[in-house]
Amino acid sequence: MPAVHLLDYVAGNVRSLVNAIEKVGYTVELVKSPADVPAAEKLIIPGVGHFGHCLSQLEKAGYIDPIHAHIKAGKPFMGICVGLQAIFESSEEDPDVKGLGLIPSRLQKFRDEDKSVPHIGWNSANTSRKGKATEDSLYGLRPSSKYYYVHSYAARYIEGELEKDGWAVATAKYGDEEFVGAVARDNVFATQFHPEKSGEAGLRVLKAFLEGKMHQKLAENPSAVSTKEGLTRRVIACLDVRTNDQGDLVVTKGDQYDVREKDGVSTGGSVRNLGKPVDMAKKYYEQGADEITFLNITSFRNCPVADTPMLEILKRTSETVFVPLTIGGGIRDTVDTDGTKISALDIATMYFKSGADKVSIGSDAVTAAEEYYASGKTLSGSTAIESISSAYGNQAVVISVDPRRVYISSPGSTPHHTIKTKTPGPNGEEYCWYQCTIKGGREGRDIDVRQLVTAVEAMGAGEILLNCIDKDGSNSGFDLELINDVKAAIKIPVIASSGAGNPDHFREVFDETATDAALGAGMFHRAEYTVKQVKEYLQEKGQLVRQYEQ
Ligand code: 1PR
Repeated sequence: MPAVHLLDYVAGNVRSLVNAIEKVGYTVELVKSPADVPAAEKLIIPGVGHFGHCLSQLEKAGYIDPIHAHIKAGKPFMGICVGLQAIFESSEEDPDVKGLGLIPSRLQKFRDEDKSVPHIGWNSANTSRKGKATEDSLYGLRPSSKYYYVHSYAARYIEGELEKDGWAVATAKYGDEEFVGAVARDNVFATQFHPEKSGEAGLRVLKAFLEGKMHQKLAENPSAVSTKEGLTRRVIACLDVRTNDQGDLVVTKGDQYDVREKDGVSTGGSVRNLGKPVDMAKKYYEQGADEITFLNITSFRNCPVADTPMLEILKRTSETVFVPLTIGGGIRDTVDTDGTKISALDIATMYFKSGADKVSIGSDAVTAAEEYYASGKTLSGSTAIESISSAYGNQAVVISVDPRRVYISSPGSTPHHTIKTKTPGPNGEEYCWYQCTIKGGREGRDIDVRQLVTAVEAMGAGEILLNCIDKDGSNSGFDLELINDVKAAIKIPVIASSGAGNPDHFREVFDETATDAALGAGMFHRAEYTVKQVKEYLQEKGQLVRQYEQ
């Protein structure tokens, strides 16, 4: 198999890209030093984290000149995400750091007055603009396909500016901002989106680049397909994973976090077994899930961290599932079974190297937020959230929140942020606040959900996975009041979770809240509905979704 050189200079979490390249028929050689670059025929730079961090690492290690030489020699070069940003002159993110300068303009941050930032999810990379359909497919890009993006800074698209210098451009729209999704000129190709995380559409692009097929005839009639612009409704399948009483790793699902079978009298039955994690993840990928989340809900306490079965699950899943994978459970500083101290960052690193794109932190985020308030809102710099987001970027850190309603008769009876609710409590209470919990809902803490989400946003979290214990497993729809309340407090994206029982619950949460994504578990595991049915239903109701491509 022909080899592709990958310059993984920053974080070392390129497993999914390696898997994707192998999937389309190439092998990967990792570039270990600048001396390896001249031997590269095809060179790919995946980018993670900050523009400044990425470019200064390249500079410090002596890669800038060999990269320029590679490009000048006319050999294929591809930049992905920050790898695309690297070919620009500079970025507002780190104004003093110089990019490779192939494109003489500066990247800018998305405006966040009317939308979440980072821009996370599936969007277009369309070469047809202003009704001018093109028959040419740039590296296999299709106007109807959607690609996975995750970034806060982007190159604004100004019509004609790049084209006058010979660049072919594919664009996307986020709110009213049009930005560069991909650019190509001669031997250089760069994508702001992640082809390795963009399902079959992304694999097609990667393959076209590796085969040197810059121009192909479009496989679809551009005027006959839907090219509606903007971020699609993101539908996520979540798998709670734990060992059952026989010691097997199973996907399970609780009601209000109780995962044991009920015999009608007591709830102390065996752990519900709904299937095998890797098989189920693949099934949901093929049904069109936009992301897969694994939550390790027992954290496998008695096993050495390096042998955590979740690592194997991620490795196997990332070989066949080319959408973002999130892993949660047990991400905190810990002591290994042999007494060695192991940091949350070390654990996250193992997960990233095994194929995860994001880690999700639950209990530890609550403790960190409590300390943040106790210290008068000072950032310690040493929390798991801060250390992982500074190493891998904010987008890699999701905070999983497990709140529970506490009903009260008047807002003055608690110092916490309250809401007036349309579903009164057991004694007719018209107000409630959302108490954060730790240890899978077992322990309530004196911190409300607004305090938690604003604190973790300040620490550098990139996204909130917003569960609700009262709604979990209820099939009664999402807690819209909770979601609206959290959305009003923060700018980072929110994933609505808990309570989905049918496709209309997804429609409702997207119509009636500003949520950025919605997650379901039980209704998919029990095969009551498929992810595909949910997406078809959303589309019928006029919502923009990504279709699974073969
Ligand atoms: O605290 O960092 O070790 O993380 C533990 C993680 O495990 C947290 O994300 C926590 O939410 C999760 N967790 C712990 N115990 C349980 C349990 O069920 N006993 N699962 C649990 C929570 C995840 C939800 C669920 C939705 C949708 N379940 O996201 O998937 O409620 O369910 P539905 O669609 O069926 O209603 P740490």
